[in-house]
Amino acid sequence: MFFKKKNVGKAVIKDGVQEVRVTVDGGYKPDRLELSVGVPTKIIFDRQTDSACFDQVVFPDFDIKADLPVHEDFAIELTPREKGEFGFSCGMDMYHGTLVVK
Ligand SMILES: [Cu+2]
Repeated sequence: MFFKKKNVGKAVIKDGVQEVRVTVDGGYKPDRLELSVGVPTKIIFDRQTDSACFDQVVFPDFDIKADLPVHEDFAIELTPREKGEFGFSCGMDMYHGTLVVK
């Protein structure tokens, strides 16, 4: 039995803002984003695929639904106010990632 290796990205805090980059290509890489609670956050999506599946990214807990441009960085800005795990997904809810707020 093999376990899928966890694909974790830890945000780096710079000038009071934590940033983490996510490559979008057949999924979100990384798909677990570790954030610090209460710190303004930029999640920078780099969409490498024109698959319509990734036209949008949705963060239901943060009321965010955004269109992702192709081959261009696009930052989602939010501030996690509570610790816990919060999902995000493509617009069709097929591909998923998780914000892990500590
Ligand atoms: Cu999709």
